[in-house]
Amino acid sequence: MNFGVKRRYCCLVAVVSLICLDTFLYAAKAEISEEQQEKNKVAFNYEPVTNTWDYQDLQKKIEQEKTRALFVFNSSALIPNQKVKLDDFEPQYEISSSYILPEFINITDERKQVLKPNYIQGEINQKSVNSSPKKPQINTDFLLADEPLPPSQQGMFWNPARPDSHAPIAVMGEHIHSEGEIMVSYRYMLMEMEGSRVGTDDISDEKILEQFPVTPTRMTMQMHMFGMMYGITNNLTLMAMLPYVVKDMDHITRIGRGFNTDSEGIGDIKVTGLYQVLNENRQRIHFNAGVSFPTGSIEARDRTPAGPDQLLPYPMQLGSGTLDLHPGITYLGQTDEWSWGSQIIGTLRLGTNSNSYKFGDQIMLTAWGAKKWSDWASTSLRIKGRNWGNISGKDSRLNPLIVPTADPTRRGGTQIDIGFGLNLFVPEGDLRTGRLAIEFEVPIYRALQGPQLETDWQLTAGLQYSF
Ligand SMILES: [Cu+2]
Repeated sequence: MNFGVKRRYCCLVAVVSLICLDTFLYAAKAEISEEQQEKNKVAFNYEPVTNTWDYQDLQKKIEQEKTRALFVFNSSALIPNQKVKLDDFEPQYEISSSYILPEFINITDERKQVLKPNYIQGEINQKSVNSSPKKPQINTDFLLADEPLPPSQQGMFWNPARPDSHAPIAVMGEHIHSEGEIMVSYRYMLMEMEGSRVGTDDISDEKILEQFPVTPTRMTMQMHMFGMMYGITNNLTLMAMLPYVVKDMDHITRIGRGFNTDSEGIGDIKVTGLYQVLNENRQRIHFNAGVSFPTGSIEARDRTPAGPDQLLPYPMQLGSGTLDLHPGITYLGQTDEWSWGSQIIGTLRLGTNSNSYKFGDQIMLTAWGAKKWSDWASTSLRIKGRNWGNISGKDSRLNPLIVPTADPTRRGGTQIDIGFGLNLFVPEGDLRTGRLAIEFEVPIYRALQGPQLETDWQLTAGLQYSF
């Protein structure tokens, strides 16, 4: 027997031994003692995840734990110096995971929250059934609205961690949050109105002054909107909006004298419940159920030619004075590079306000498409149609013959706008989940019960941050 044959023989014996040993270990592990489990637990010496919502860190930790767990099992025999990824090593997988799971879940309450046992269970389930024809049962409950989907779920569910996973910034209540997640936001809105219109035709100030002693010539409306969203459950999000409104209107009188009025203050606070009814095939649908409270003043006053402290006409008031309902439906969809959505929201005024009138009801329908250019930037194109009614009733202190803005029958209208938007999203780093977005809207159709000031453009910029 020469040396070559001997070597081959030795190799064969070694391989067979390894196979036997592997089989033996596999069987042994299946009945691993509690004592051993305890020992393994100690050996992990797991460090707490410091950044609570850092999914990628978490993912890494889990991988490390799996590797280490496997290493503990194998350290005495097979591959003492080699790190084996659990996924590459099927036989050990389920055993390892079966004791990793309680370890992960039970360490501390805090960690329990961080790791969301559902997630781990879900991940394990999915991987271990990969080889069988059974459809994986995936649990998406752990997902945060601004957290990336795990690789196994990408392409199956609507992904929240994208610049275009939020609609163009002027759209509100178009996304929901996961349980326990909070988002704070600030929006700045600037609307410019210049010149008046009757129906779809422009009307000059001179023409209006033939009929009224005073006419508005220009108005700007600014709004600082502070928002907060909170995920009560994974399907129910509560949203609260506090607007601070600043209005400014220029007028001209029949004798050629100009004057300006201002009003500013808190507008109507709005609370909306968002209830998701569908989340599959990368599409989502939720209902919007909003209520706004008459916190905005309907007693705004300023100096006019009639005196130093005059009640301002309807469009200069800061709130509706009525409890208003805002029911709606929102639909969202996405592919890897594109996303789209639409929303319909109504505004229904309940009752009559303390000054004996109510603003007209409104219906708003919008639809948008967005292109994701990178992990952090997307642009959007949007169309928005609105129809709103006249005021019913009237504030008897306002004389509708003096100025068109004091006439409750010259307030209704229909308008269609096109919006151009840019969304920026911070996918990683200290400011992760931060968003900065801007949208510019211009009208393509305006039909107004007039004479009424026409909106020329609207700019909305916003910051959002969730944690
Ligand atoms: Cu939000």
